[in-house]
Amino acid sequence: MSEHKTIDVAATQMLDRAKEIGFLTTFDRAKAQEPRCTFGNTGICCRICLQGPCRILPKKPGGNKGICGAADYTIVARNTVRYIAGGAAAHSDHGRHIAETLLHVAEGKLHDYKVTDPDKLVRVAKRIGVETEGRDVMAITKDVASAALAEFGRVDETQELTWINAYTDEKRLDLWRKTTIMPSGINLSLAQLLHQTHVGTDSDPVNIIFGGLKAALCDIDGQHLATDLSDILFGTGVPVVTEANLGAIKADKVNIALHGHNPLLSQMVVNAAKEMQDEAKAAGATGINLVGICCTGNEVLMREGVAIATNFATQELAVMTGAMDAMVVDVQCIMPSLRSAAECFHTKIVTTMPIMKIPGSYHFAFDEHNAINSAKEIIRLAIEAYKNRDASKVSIPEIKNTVVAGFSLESILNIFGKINPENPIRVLVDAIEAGEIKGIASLIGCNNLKGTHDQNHTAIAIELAKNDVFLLAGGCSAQAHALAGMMNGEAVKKYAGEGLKKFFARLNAAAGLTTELPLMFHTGSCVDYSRQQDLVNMLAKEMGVENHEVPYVVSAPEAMSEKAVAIGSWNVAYGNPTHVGVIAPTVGSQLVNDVVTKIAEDVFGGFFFWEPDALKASERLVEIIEERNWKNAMRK
Ligand code: XCC
Repeated sequence: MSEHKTIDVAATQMLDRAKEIGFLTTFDRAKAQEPRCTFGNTGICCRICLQGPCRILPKKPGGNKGICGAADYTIVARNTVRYIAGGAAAHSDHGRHIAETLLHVAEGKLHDYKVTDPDKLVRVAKRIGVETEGRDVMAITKDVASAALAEFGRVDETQELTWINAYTDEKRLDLWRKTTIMPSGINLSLAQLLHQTHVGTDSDPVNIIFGGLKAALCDIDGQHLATDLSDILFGTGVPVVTEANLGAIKADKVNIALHGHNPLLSQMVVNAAKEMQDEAKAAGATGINLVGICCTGNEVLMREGVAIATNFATQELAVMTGAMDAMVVDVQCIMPSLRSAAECFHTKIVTTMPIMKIPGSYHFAFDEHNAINSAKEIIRLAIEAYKNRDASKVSIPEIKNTVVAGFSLESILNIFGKINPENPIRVLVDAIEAGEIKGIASLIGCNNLKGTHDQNHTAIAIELAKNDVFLLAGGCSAQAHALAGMMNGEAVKKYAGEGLKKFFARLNAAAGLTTELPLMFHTGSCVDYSRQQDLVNMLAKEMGVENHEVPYVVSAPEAMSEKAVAIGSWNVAYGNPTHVGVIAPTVGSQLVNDVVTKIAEDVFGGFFFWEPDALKASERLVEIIEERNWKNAMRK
């Protein structure tokens, strides 16, 4: 009965195939976890010390608190912010790795990387206060990379993080200072949060949540610098046309999936593959075919037009095609089960980072000092694996859809600038003020098998588009839309409301692209969500309102990872209403749940809401946008 597991037709076919060969996928494992433990599900299971696990058992004498006396609100708050710490650590460590690489480029230690976008380098340098006048590119690069690295180790609490300071307006920064959530150093804030939530330290849920928000601001800081420096190293995305879904895997080619998050290796594999087509041909294939999964896939999609194979929940199914020769993985969101999936076929799972290994899979220690050669060796592993491919086991669903992606903030503004060269952002403001579009929504986040794979992603996008909401998308959410054939001009005709259609007609007429613009603008990986926030910051300024008054909402219908909790939390701190389509493990404490869903709005203007029903969630999102528009009109 795979039809209820996913709405994706290709994935459904592959799930049937998994069943035939007796491979239990993540969908089977999700089912095996039912029914969930209510304590864990609502956040009232405490595993912070070795006396536990403690649960809240209100009916038992002494059971309404943990052994140490921690109440439900302390336990729920601690559990929640520890998710944020995990997420912020992952995003910012990704950023640190890119910053370190950029510094080594500036120091002449790395020869396979270079500054690909010097204009962006100068823009970033100016923003963060690095002198550019009369200086050569490498000197500026060194200062920018050093400024990024300084974000991590800073321990002087009188100083503040450079990136969020440079990109956020003064009023919001002041609010963060007043609420004591302004961080000074990333490592410091994350260490402090783990300390704060240690047994017997903080039991005040509001103070704990504010500690969590401080870590969440480290998350956006690390994300922002990761995006900026990746654009500097590899180029800033421009619109590209490519395809998505398992049909992008080619039977006659050596197929390599790039999976994970970090572009440092995947970009090198893209570069190396261009030179190695003949080696693949010598092995009997017609060439090398690269496809992407999760956010590494989004990185190389944005910059190189690499096709999307699939997203998080269905990663094992790319192996089920029998034509995946190698899956090259770096960090985050890589299922350990890939190895067992690969064992049913000839597929090589290649782990590449020192902190990410899978027992029994092949580990190739990626060396940035020898990046292109490392990438070539990995491709050769795939070519060798291809020789062992069993043609009788190949079954690729003939399903793929056209995708138009590559919407960095620069490329979005470039399109708007074709209508209003003096003030590109005005184009969006005019459309909102004229009522042509109601506002903007960011569709973000993961897959979560507590619901049907990709169903709510697409349902919410369709509802919002029908209501004339201009859509941005990233991460696995963007991939859901791409897989479903919604990230192209046809989808505008099919799903957009009349106002949104008119807006697109004007944009298409001006943009001068060889393709029509898609229903949602794909801004890249999850680490790239600062692109969305920068746009919102610009909108606020142009509209003459504060961040939390912009008709903008965020929706993560299938949030899953710790990173998603961190992202949601900084969105709230920025003033953004943030929908999450799974019931969060905060509901075990009425107090904590009220703080994040209600009180947060009084303090920051942003708040969370949990709504698993796509239609109800969409209605609420549209209502919020309309209410903000109404209030803005009243203020005039
Ligand atoms: Fe979530 Fe980021 Fe992972 Fe996909 S890949 S499952 S964190 S949406 Ni970024």
